[in-house]
Amino acid sequence: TKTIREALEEVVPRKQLQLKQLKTEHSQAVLGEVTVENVVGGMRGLKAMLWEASVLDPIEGIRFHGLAIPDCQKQLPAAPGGKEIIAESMFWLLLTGKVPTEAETRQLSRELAEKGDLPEYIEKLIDSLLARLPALAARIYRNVYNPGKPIPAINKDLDLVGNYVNMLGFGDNHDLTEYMRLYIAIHGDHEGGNASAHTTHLVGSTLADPFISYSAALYALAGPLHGLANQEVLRWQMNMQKEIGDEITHDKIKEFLWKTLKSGQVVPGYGHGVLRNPDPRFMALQQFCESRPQLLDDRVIQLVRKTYEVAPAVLKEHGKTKNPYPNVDATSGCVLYHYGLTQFKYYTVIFGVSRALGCLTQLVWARALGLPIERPKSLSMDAIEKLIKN
Ligand code: NMX
Ligand code: MLT
Repeated sequence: TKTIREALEEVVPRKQLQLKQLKTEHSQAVLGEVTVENVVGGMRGLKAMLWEASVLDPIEGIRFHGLAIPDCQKQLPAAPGGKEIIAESMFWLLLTGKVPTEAETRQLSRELAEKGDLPEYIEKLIDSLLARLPALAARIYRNVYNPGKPIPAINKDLDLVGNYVNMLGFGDNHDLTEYMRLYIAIHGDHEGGNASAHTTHLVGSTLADPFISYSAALYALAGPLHGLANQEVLRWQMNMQKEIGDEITHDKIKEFLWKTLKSGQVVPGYGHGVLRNPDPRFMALQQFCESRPQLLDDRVIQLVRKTYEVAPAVLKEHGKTKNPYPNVDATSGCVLYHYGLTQFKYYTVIFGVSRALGCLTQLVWARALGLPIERPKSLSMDAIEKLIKN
């Protein structure tokens, strides 16, 4: 059984060689054109960033080193007694490109659990961010929402998310634990261009330490077009429920959707910067609900499902968004709410715990490959016009 360090020691020299070859043999190869639309449109579609752990296909969705979410669900080890993917097996895959064995996964769980207690001095946090993030996030939850309630000690035989849910105070809820395992694993990386990943990469490229680099990413997550959307969706669905009453019909949902759009707001949980199909992460979380009758009886979860049945057609008719389908945030919060984790403001924190997997993976690669400080060329509108004329 390998440790994650030993697994990395095998992979790093290979990747270093790959980068060297790319630089020496193909440095002038053209990957695409830069259009004015790319520059004035938030760099959408521009192939301009190196990111090892995952690549997003507009139609198929995210692939982690080539594995789609259903492949990961089949191949990545779960927690003892659980069925869903866990953060450790996903982190191993993201970092090394290999599917870990059951024994390797358990060993990583133990290693993280052993480093997971909160330190006396905050500087120590920097040494082991990923392992300590759940304890930190759980302490914030307890301090804000249940002050004075004791936090259970880390169980060294439990996985990262199992311990996290325990420390949040929901450890006796096996279904919520499984949901959180799945959610945190599949939400762990979404290639490099999303706002939080890109922020980590940019700040990290100045050689700022991982704690500072990832803290910066959390500020990017705080925006409603990115990580805050998982709160916004639930608030919006609940307003819809209040407005349409007990009888949920497609027509009433359509009316509510149009009201939202006509007021100039976006429909939260729908659309995407790259995807052009329903998000496979949304589908995986829907499947989780479908396998549990108790969840199917929940009115908010029913509303999410029914909204999905009509929203794409409404958004197509509205005619603005390039992607009328749901993203992961269309459903993630409603399941947390069902299981009693009802504090919306905390949902983005969970996203933050999850995304550390991918962002910190890339920081490891940025250091292992010696990637340079990020510094794209910017242009003014006058400069663009001058370039077009020449
Ligand atoms: N509802 C209404 N209009 C929309 C939506 C939507 N869900 N999505 C995009 N549009 C509009 C968008 O505002 C823009 O309008 P305008 O031309 O007036 O500026 C137009 O459609 C074209 O936008 P796109 O190129 O399709 O989308 P873009 O790449 O700019 O933005 C999002 C992507 C995700 C920011 C956008 O779809 C959105 O605001 N969605 C709702 C918020 C959300 O769910 N965010 C979570 C994303 C996932 N995550 O975890 O981060
Ligand atoms: C994400 O998971 O970061 C979102 O889907 C946003 C993105 O990929 O652009």
